[in-house]
Amino acid sequence: MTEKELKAKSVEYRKKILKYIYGAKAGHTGGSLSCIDILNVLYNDVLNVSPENFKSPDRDRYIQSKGHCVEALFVVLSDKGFFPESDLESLCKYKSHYIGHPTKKVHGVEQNTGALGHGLALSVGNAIAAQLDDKNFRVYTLLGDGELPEGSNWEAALTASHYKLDNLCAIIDHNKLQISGRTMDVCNTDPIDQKFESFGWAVKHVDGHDYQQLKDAFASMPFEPGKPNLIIAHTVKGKGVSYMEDQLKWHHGVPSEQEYETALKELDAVMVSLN
Ligand SMILES: Cc1ncc(C[n+]2csc(CCOP(=O)(O)OP(=O)(O)O)c2C)c(N)n1
Repeated sequence: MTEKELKAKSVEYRKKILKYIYGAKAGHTGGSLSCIDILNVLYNDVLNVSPENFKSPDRDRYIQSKGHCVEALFVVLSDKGFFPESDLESLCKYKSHYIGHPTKKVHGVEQNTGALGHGLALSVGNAIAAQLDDKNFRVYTLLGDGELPEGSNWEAALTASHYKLDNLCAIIDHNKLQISGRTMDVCNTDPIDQKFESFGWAVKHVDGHDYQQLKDAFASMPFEPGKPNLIIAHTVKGKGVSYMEDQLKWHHGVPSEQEYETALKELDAVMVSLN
């Protein structure tokens, strides 16, 4: 996709994230808006995954470790044709499979996540499986920066370099906020790059809202042969809606009718500016 097409997609995705969170009266708004450009580039430019090949052992794997931001994932999966968008009208409703975290009951979801700290370990397992089976697929996982202190991540990081998993790419949505405050105040993991490098990973920093930087980083995999890849994507929580940006209260939060209208107006203005 061209830069302009990706930009337009992201506006569309942001509007849908807000629409379904507003409709469900629940959801993780800020973190879905911070990671949506990353998912956009992954699903529209990088991943060899589609409804047609989803059962193929050769498909790429995407595991969303920060599962609470499922609205971003659902909106992209429906756009890629895994299920009709109208299914999302049941988001968080009684008996719906479209619950507040990813479940494999939804077509296109690779792994159940939501209890933080599991996606990287699951991805390491998948990347080892690719090696053992002589397969060329790649494994991508999206982590939150607030999720990083979970101890399982560091066991998985060690294992990934031990097995030289250069077919694995972890992306950290580094929006610097988590559920209860600034990530660095709740549990500081800085310097993330040096920590992962010391664990044997190759690391790149990108602006997580810059499509070209994201594309270039993914295209340059493996960053160093034999090393697992880490992309630290610098993002803004609530990106795209002025009053939500970098605001803790929008970790989860449902806009009022007026707030919802304001957000749509801002996003529509961006869309107009693209034409
Ligand atoms: C094991 C576990 N502990 C606690 C939670 C509750 N929880 C949900 S979201 C969240 C904060 C996550 O922060 P971050 O990873 O930075 O996500 P983002 O800011 O990108 O939304 C926490 C602690 C959880 N889902 N799983």
